[in-house]
Amino acid sequence: MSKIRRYSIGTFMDTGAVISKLPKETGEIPYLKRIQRMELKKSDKEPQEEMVQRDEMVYHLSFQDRIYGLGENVRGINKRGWLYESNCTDDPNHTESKHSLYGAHNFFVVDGRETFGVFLDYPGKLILDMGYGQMDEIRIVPQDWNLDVYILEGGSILEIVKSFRKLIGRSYIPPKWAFGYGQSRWGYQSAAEIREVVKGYRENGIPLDAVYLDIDYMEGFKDFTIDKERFPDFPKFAEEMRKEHIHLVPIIDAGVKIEEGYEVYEEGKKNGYFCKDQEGKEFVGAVWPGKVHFPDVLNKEARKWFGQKYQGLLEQGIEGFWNDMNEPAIFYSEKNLEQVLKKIKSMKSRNMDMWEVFAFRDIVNGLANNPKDYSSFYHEIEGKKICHDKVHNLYGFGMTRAAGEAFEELEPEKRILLFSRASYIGMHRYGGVWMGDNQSWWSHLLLNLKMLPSLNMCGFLYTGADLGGFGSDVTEDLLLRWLALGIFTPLMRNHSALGTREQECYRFTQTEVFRNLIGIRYGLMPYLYSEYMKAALKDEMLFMPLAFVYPEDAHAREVEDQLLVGESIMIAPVYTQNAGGRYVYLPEPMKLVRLKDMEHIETEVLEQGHYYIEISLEEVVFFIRPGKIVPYTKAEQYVKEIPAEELRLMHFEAEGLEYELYQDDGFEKDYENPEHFKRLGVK
Ligand code: MIG
Repeated sequence: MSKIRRYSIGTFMDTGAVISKLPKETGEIPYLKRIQRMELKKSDKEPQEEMVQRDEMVYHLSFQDRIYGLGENVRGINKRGWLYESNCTDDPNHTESKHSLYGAHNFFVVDGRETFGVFLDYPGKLILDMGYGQMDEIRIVPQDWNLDVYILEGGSILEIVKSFRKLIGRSYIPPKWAFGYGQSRWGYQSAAEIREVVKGYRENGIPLDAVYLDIDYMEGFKDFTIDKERFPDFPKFAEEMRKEHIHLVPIIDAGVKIEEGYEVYEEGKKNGYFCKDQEGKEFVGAVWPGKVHFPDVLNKEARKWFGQKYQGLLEQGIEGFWNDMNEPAIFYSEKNLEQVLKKIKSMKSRNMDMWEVFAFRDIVNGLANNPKDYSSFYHEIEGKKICHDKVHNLYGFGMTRAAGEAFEELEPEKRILLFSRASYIGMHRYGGVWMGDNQSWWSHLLLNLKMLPSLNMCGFLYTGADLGGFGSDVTEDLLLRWLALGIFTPLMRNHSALGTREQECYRFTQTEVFRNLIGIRYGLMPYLYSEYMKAALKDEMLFMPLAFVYPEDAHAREVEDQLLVGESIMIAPVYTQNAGGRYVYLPEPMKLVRLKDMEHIETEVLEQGHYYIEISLEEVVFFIRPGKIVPYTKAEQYVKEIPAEELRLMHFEAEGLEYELYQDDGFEKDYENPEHFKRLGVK
């Protein structure tokens, strides 16, 4: 176990990230030096430059230091060499140039000359300069100095992570069906259209457990409503789907439509549950339905109220949800829009030069997710009025917590699927995250892989990317390759944006290959589910960089495109178009496993070293570590059908092997019941 110390600076607000309240240490914070620096502040608008004093925490990096963590983010597994900003942001362009995505995950581990972990429990915007400004310096700059700093030291990276995970509490556990394959698309308009999707899968024998409902199912994009014309008799439809072993998973958005007579709006308004502006009036933003209010999910009563709203859908047969737009995303605010329209009207010139065009564009583009808007509304937290920008990164957490806490009350015996787009550490106890609006790009397949271990470090185990890519048009080979990675991610969901090429598997030519690939997910379920459950129950990582497991191996430390999945498997997916295979590094002897489906499995033992491995589009390849076992079964059409009994074992050539299998009914919560743990052995 690693030692954890807590240091408080200023007045700390309880964010809900940690579950055990450590006593506060006094004295200097180890590793991080508090310094003040004079800096030249340049501004595009003012001609004079100005010297300003910056207060920051600094760590001096040595040449060999690597930095891991920061959860959902762009760039590498090793985060060194870029400036990150914790600031939950709705940004659908996950390019290397970005500094933040949807999550704010302020935990990282430095490994090299010294090995230690840092967690900054801070709900506002935070700069985490990981050797960008200066290559040999970590620089941490919060907006203000009210935060808790946790320092973890002693032991390996994996031990530090485990200690951190104990501090923040057990990761969310979904129902077992949520490990099945799910199909989603923004634009499924009606029950009839969803029936077609299910038919497409079932008729082609491609396994399927869930279909996701995007905003199209709602009436006028109003939360907790269902459009009666396009989804007549919804409970009956949900029942019909359940008979086909399909779970419907509706989306819930953060913004509540302003509309007289709409129950959620009326109740929220009457009870003062929405975020308010400076004058105490409900803040008006706009999202899908036009103008909305944001429920104050950081306020206990409002959170409770919003959570209870999920009940209506639960009663209609729904067992899972995805929470979206909860950074919260704001298309525009009422106030800012008025100002912008005025400005545009006053722009006399009908012959704009370049500068005017730029200014015009900036005004219009600046409408969305504007920092001024985020600093113009307030939460009421334990009797105190707190400006949103101070606690911005807690909003998605609050919304998901609302649902999670409500489910504990409404369905105490049952696991409900829940994942969110925005998040903060602590939210991992209530739900998972999906990686947001990626693109149908090969580079995003690799980004998907890289985010997995970083998210696991921060407690997020139930996660996955939009397989095939959300924006842009997918190609058949990209989808196949992406699924070959998705087989291993707990959330295995194909999702795409309105207006992009349709990407349901049965729409492509090689339906048999899709059937086989997704079938492999179901065949490997005994292993994948066991590893997930053990990781959650023991506060361990499911996806590990090679650097964590083979810290002495200089090659392994630099591998950024292979991962260990649980105790037995290493994966090395193909992420290049038109490639017939890829280079793979084996840090120790391993058994290569090549599957076309669960009946055609070839294996070969390879020595430690570098290899070029051919992997065709029809195949899944992974590696088994020495002394390890992978239990598997046959492929099925849905999770419920997976047999508990007929287990087979793949293993590295050796004797006296053991494996701890985890098996339960997949929906109850008696996780620790010893009957769920079984010992499998090879003699
Ligand atoms: O800004 O509901 O990330 O998965 O399909 C778009 C429509 C709003 C963003 C989500 C995406 C979802 C989409 N939503």
